[in-house]
Amino acid sequence: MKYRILVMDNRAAAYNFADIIAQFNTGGSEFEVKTFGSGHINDTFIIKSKAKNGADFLLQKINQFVFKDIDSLMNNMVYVTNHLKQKIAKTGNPEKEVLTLIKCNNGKYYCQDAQGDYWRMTNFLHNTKSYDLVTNIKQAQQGGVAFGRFQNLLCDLHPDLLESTIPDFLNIEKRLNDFNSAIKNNSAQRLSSVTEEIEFLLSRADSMNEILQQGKAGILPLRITHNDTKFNNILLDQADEIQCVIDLDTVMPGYVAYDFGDAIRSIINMAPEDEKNLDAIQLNIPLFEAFAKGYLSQTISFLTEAELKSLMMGVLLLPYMQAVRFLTDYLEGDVYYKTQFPEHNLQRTRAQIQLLKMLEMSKEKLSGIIQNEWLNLKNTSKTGAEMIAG
Ligand code: ADP
Ligand code: GN1
Ligand code: MG
Repeated sequence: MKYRILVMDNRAAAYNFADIIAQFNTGGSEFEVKTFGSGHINDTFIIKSKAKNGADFLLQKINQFVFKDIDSLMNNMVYVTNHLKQKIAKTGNPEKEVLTLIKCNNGKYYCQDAQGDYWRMTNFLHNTKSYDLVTNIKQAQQGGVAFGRFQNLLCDLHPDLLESTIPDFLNIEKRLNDFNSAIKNNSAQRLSSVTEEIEFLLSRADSMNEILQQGKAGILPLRITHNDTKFNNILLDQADEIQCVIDLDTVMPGYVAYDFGDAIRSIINMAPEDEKNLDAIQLNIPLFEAFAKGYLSQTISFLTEAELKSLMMGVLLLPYMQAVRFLTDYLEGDVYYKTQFPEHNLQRTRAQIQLLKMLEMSKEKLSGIIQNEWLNLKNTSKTGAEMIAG
């Protein structure tokens, strides 16, 4: 079949899309290709059909620098999406609520192009939107429902069933080791400009490994978690109701507090992740409350007391770890995250540090909100007889 591809922007012009798309079972042959989304890792394109009623797709070049074992990564994704679809089929619409991978002619769900790049494709979910920033309470609450429900739907799977797609991804000891090596090597010659940030981050290093220690001690159970719960990794429908959790590359064994804390980075803060004006970084407590309520409504049935207590640790740890990761990348010359200008990773680091400072100041208040939401839900879920018995 001859493919006719219309390329709509410069980034898309770098690839031979006729050859790439021909490897997937799309059922079409005429498409328009456009760069899409604002993720920091993969290259994402929307593939719009030019045929009447033809299906549209989302095509991604998987970042090989970040993901070293593409086969395991895609096996995880197939496993997780199948499991979610089976469960959601009982109550909802799995085609809309779970990503659908498109098979390639080679029988797998990914393929390689002539340049050696790896590609995968999913159905494009229409009438949905992902937001880099939360704009209202409903979105925050739906974010909580989305990631809580995601953990709930996967909590019956043994963590060993999935590979760690990036070993030690959210292991703070490992991240600090990498940070210390980056400081020592100073490969991009940027050390002298960031001494203040380094000092701040190292001063908190010892207090940030509680989740890891409790995990190692068996106090916190290892579960299957999403591990990249930025707000733009969910798709909301036109009414701001959750439709689908996306960006499944890092779904692997983890602790629930990682997902809670990582989501809060983008939920509680109405300024962008790379905000330059640090005064603009303010905590929006009602959004935190709404997220916590949504999250706990979906997880109360399985969370342990220790996990509940760990959520606040995650709220501090994840912005901290993110600052460590951004600064490590800055010191190494911006080799990991996509950047738009030379100081981008430093600006991101400073914004995360500022967010962490604000969170530290409100620690008691935020812990209290989590506790209250938990108690409210416990009370409302009690039967009449239980209430009388206390
Ligand atoms: P990255 O790993 O680079 O963040 P994502 O998988 O998050 O890549 O995708 C990037 C963006 O593409 C998302 O933020 C979302 O806006 C959009 N997106 C991803 N999958 C779909 C889909 N199936 N349908 C519609 N939009 C999608
Ligand atoms: C990356 O892919 P994206 O943009 O959703 C990163 C996350 C970071 C995030 C910071 C695989 O997420 O860990 O929290 O940037 N993903 C990977 O914005 O490293
Ligand atoms: Mg993403």
